[in-house]
Amino acid sequence: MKPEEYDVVVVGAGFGGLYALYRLRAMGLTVRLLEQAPTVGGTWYWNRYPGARCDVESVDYSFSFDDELQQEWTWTERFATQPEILRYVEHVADRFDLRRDIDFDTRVDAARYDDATFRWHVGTADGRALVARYCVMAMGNLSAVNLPGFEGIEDFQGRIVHTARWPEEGVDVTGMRAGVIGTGSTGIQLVPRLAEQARHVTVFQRTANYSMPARNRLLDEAEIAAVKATYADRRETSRWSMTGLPVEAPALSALEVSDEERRKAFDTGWREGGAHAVLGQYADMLQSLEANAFGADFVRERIREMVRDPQVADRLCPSDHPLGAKRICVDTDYYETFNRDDVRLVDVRSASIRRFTAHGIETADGEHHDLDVVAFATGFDAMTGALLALDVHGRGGVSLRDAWAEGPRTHLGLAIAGFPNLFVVTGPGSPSVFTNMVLAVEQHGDWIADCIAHLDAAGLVAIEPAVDAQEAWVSHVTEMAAASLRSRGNSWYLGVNIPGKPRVFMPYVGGLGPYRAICDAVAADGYRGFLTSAGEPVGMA
Ligand code: N01
Repeated sequence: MKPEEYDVVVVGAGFGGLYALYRLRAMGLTVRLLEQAPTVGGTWYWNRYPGARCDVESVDYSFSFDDELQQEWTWTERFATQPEILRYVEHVADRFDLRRDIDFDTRVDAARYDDATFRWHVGTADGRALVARYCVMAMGNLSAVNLPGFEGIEDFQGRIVHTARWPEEGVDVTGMRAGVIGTGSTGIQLVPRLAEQARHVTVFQRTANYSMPARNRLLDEAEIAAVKATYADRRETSRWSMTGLPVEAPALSALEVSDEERRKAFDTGWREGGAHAVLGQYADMLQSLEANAFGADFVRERIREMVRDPQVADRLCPSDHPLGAKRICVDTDYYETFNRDDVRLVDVRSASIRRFTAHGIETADGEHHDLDVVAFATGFDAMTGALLALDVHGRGGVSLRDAWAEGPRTHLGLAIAGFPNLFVVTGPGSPSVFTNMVLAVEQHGDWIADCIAHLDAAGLVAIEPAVDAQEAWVSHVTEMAAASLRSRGNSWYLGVNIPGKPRVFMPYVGGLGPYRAICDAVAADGYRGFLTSAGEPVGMA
């Protein structure tokens, strides 16, 4: 069968893939987007667990590329729920007629570069073959599910469900004893909602996390009108900020102010809520352990105020990593939920999960926890898992799994030496997860589109990073991480959550605005650090 031919194959119909499709198609290119889910949404399709919502404010966590779109869509809550975000993404897909170029229920399983023809050959699980000049991998940073294999799991007679594969029809836990493994952002959102429904909830915590109150609320008309009236400025500030949000980075050090003043600032942040409630108050919260400790102490004090049983409060207080070294969580009633008689916190750091039994979980101290349903809120093989799940082969047949055996190496988090014409949206080495992802994917979509336009205009057929430029970028990412307290936790940023994964700090801590300036300068300088080819195989001329 003759393969289907396109200018570009895009993989993944989340925010990143949809924007890439929109931009590339507008340039007159033929684009096919392949998506394994039955609809658009990416992470917002898969993560349907009760309590799932975004912890970036909804008016900012939305596309900025089209003013009519942002004027006509009205968010209802400060932090949007998963169903509302999914409706939004579906609206975007329909509004820009994107679905006609998308194949749903189509899982890509291989991509191989042909050096002779400068083409990617993309294979799907259902046997389709596509050929494209360019591949854009937009599979998300947090999409490859981490399902730890506990002993005896197959003996469990109850139900097991991963939060990122929550069934569309929901899971009715009424009258049941539910267990939750994991207390990251997901577990912390899930636990209060499960507790409202289940007969009993047991929370298995390995690492206590810092969680900020969401202070979620309905948005009122005046507030929405004010945002819409100033959207252009709001977006421009966001694009050049560190976080992709319309906030200026604080200039003051936490060490320069009095105890009283610092306390007042943290109190104000805590009252306002959100991920930056404490970390966002001072410039050096992620640079200075001393500054950070002020914030961490403040959060621990709040936990002790909210949780009545001092022993439970103690266990909920993070003690083994600085504030922000693991992703800050944002919750609604998480800590208060442990004041309920029907919710129990089990510390699996001191007594780990030994095995599943037919009727529950046994911990290393010999205790048996009777359970009817267990929710795995155990996260993801982050940043690289989705891409490495594919069988990707670049120039000379080199496999990406081999190229990244010691950890991912990219130039700018966008492209990989030895893998010409393959672009990664928010890949390892880009600011991605430390920023507002929607603006991050727009920046990548724009850069990739401009790069392809440049190549086409110049009659060039292939592009890939030079090895020395890539190595310099990897070193820069590593140096920036080493100077930040973000690298001081056993987090998925470092791949520590996946057994055997190389410990490499993957995201770029340099901030969206500065990173954008770097990417723009590379492009303006004729794609400095990249090798291009007018017809000879790249790297072999
Ligand atoms: O996953 P996680 P997540 N035995 O990896 C525990 C984004 N997100 O799905 O910390 C026992 O953070 C693990 O313990 P430990 C956000 O970027 C955003 O919660 O490794 N426990 C940890 O507690 C977030 O960071 C939003 O010791 C085990 C938990 O499982 C990212 O997604 C909402 C275990 C996993 O936490 C991932 O969050 C949700 C084991 N064998 C998610 N294995 C919003 O925007 C793992 N754990 C609001």
